[in-house]
Amino acid sequence: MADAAVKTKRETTTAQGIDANAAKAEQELTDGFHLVIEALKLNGLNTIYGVPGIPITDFGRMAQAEGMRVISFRHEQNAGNAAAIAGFLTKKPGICLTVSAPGFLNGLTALANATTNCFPMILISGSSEREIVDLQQGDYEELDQLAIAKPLCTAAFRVLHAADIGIGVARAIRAAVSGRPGGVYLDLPAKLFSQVMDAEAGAKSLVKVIDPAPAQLPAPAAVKRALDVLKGAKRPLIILGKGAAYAQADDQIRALVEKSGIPFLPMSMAKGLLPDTHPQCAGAARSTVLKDSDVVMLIGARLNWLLSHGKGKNWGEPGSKKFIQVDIEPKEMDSNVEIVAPLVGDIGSCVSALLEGIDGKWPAPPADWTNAVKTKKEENIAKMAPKLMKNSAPMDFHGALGVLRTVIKERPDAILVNEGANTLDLARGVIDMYQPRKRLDVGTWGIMGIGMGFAVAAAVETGKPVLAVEGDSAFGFSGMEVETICRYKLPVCIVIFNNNGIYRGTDVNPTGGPDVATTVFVKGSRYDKMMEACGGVGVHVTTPDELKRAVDAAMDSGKPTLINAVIDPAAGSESGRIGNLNPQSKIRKK
Ligand code: ADP
Ligand code: TPW
Ligand code: MG
Repeated sequence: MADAAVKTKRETTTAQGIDANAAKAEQELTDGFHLVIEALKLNGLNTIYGVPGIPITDFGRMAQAEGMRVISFRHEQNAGNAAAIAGFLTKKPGICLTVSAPGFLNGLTALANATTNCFPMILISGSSEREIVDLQQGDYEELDQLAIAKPLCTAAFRVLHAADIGIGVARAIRAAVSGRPGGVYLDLPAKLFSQVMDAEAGAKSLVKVIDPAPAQLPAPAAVKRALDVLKGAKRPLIILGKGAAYAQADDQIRALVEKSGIPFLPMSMAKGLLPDTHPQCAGAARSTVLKDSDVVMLIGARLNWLLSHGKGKNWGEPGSKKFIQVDIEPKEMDSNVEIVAPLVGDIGSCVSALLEGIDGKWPAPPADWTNAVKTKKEENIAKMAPKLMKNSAPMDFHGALGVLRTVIKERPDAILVNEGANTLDLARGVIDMYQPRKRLDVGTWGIMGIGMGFAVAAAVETGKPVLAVEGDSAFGFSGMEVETICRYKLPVCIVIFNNNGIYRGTDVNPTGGPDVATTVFVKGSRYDKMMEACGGVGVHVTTPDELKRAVDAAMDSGKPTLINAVIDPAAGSESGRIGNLNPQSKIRKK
């Protein structure tokens, strides 16, 4: 396309009788704008999520003109979240493009969150001129972006010369996807974009990254050690984390679970790697398997707060547990407790190696263990069932979630985005997932605000319908992107669990006023009207039946839809399932 444009220009100038040599010289130049675009395209990175402005407005335009998909957001944090989850879904770094200083800072939360969650993304920000920034002379949107980004990402690079763009982009790609994936910052000062160089030399300077995430094979001795520990287990458990989902080693992981016969517990975003309805899934017996297991094999899951750091009362008697850990990051081993069998390598290679040792002679786990897990699971599922059938108005969380659980059962290829407190914790437990990488949520930080960015990228990257189940507070962090969803006509159905506030809508200001309590919102807000305002479909529902009809219609039509689902404001609990993490004041004011 670029060639065609140049040719047209040459033909025109020659026709006008202008010196053909000058035209030829012009034809052979390229600049920073084009080199960055070519470098991304050469590496199969064809989508940019961002917000335009100085100095990257023309960059976005040119990228679109060169056939890239450029999705413009209303706030950089949402664009950054979109890039991050695109990285998780595709194993290629998602690209986020922002303007300098404030735009960069808005994108930085998403970059830090991507790094925390091991999602590969590259935040590309335009920046002010080095000579002015370094002397702190007050340039337009001046900020030492590289220094600020560094502690929050896996790697940070700045490119000053057009001839280095190819290598800069290559380094950014490798840093994002090799080893433990994460966020990378790429600083491109305004001047770089218009820097000109010889086109042929420019083309030669570009780098197509060969094997960006090389396989990392585990040592045979480490594999044997892990198998020995696993074989000796009386009550084994496999925990699958989002690293396992990311690795796209779905068939091997399934084979490992099924051939070993070991119960498995999926972490939130690993749900669906094997269906939650799989006979070996121990999701509904979580507390029991954590407490009573004797050997736990972690695959792409960290022993962080989400697993109570591998110790404490949730894990049963101290010393009752042996851990095997499969992870690409050697430093993850022993981070919280002793890992008796560390297996360092990429999950595909590690699981394949383990499978070689799990043959026909592999002993099935003792039946008293698998039966105990099965009994507990059936008990819990039976306890839950009537709650999910409740057809009351206003709805409680379970009544509404029972419906959404059916929706995903009927449409297992839809992608579920989920954030909130009660809306998150209860949906995670209630909504079964059937396919890998279909559940996208608040991740390691429990961060609010991922909703609309994730929904946009999920739709853009996969073309599948998206169901975003959002607390009313959670939604507010990225709610303006309903316009983006309408603008790009994305098949996204947002369901807002509207309980008038954070956790509940019933808190009162202890002083009696004039302000309302800190956790409550305007009662009866009609978020559906926000979607209507942007040309999408808004629906207001108060019963599970209405909710089911509205979601089905949205998923069938593929039209951007926002369903304002009225939830009993008294139904939620403080901080959902993690209220115990709130510090308690020891002082009681009279
Ligand atoms: P969860 O929150 O689901 O428990 P975490 O984000 O805590 O999952 O853990 C994911 C882990 O997976 C990280 O320690 C990361 O290093 C690891 N990981 C990511 N990708 C791979 C891969 N391809 N191979 C091996 N380990 C991986
Ligand atoms: C970036 C703290 C955790 S959960 C939540 C907040 C503000 C909202 C809960 O209310 P919601 O859900 O969404 O209405 P529900 O169903 O319980 O009523 N800022 C950031 N991240 C976090 N986690 C918070 C604040 C928080
Ligand atoms: Mg709420």
